[in-house]
Amino acid sequence: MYAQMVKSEATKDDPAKLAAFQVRIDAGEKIEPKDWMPEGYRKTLIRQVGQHAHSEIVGQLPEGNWITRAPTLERKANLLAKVQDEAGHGLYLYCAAETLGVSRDEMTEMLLDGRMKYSSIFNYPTLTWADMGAVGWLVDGAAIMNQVPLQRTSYGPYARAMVRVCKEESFHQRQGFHIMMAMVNGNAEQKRMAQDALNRTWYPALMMFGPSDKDSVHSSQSMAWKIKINTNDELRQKFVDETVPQAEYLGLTIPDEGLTWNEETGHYDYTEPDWNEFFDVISGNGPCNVDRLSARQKAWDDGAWLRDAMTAHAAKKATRNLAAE
Ligand code: BYC
Repeated sequence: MYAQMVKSEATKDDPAKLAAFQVRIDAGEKIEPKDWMPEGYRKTLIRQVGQHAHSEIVGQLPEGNWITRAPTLERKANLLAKVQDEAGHGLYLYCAAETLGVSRDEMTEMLLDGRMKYSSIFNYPTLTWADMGAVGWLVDGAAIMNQVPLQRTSYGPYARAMVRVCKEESFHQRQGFHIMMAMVNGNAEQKRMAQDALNRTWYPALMMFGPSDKDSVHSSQSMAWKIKINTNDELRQKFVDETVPQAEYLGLTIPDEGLTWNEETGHYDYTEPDWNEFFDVISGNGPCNVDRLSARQKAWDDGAWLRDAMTAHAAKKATRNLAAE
């Protein structure tokens, strides 16, 4: 439905302007907020950047769950810093989306009433401390794989936000891997917990890259506009290829009996995720969708007094300024 909407919006644009826009994209120019852009380009960016921002904010919840139960002061400080970074990423991304003419409040309302999504991964629970390792290692690892190319995305504010986000994600990934290292070098029970966390996180992490290319609705237009730089399957393959040796280093087993090195392609062959589960999760039926959205709804409701106070203060200030002119 969204693809149809984008298409019909696109047909409303002046063909000469559309062609000139495509020339700029093909030449690798950055598009800035005040530049002319096709309505479909603007809407696609609001969808993707907004969804990305929501993911950062909702993504704080599964890890926030473990801050008070981190096993040492150092682990607690690291996790706290990581979760705070995610809030910062959400803010840069909301700001980038706001340059496209949508307010943060509107995006939040769209998240809460189901018109906007957030990453499927955050609809899974974090059951043990080892999940903090697996999330940092795999979820932030997948995020980096997806976001490094987005530093070259065609929309300037989004590309620039990605530069800082990627730097911080590298720290996040390392702190996760460090936790996994400690667990696998611990006692038998700790190693079992690390393997269990990998078993539960592997496929949800592969799903983060989106549906397989044949089912990706937006990829071809988004790639033509350089909003996306790679297809979902390209990035998923790259992630598998880079992560398998890391799991071997940890002495852990990727939960995929079909995983084999393919000499001919120079890549690992792997078993696809269960796509029915993916579509179920993004339709609101994952294990934690209700909890995640109710936490966001509560934060929104609890913050109403502050939004009202800020609006009243801004109105007062504007009136005062007018009177002083
Ligand atoms: N989850 O046509 P497709 C993080 C939807 S935050 C949910 O391939 P597209 C972190 C898609 O929206 C990580 N929905 O879509 C934070 C579309 O539905 P609609 C977040 C998904 O946009 C805190 C439909 O499926 N990263 O790392 O071309 C702590 C068809 O898909 C998902 C970003 O957001 C999904 N996984 O490609 C730790 C990166 N996948 O909208 C870590 C930026 C697909 O038509 N986003 N859908 O209703 C992207 O690169 C792209 O949007 C995607 C999907 C690759 C995710």
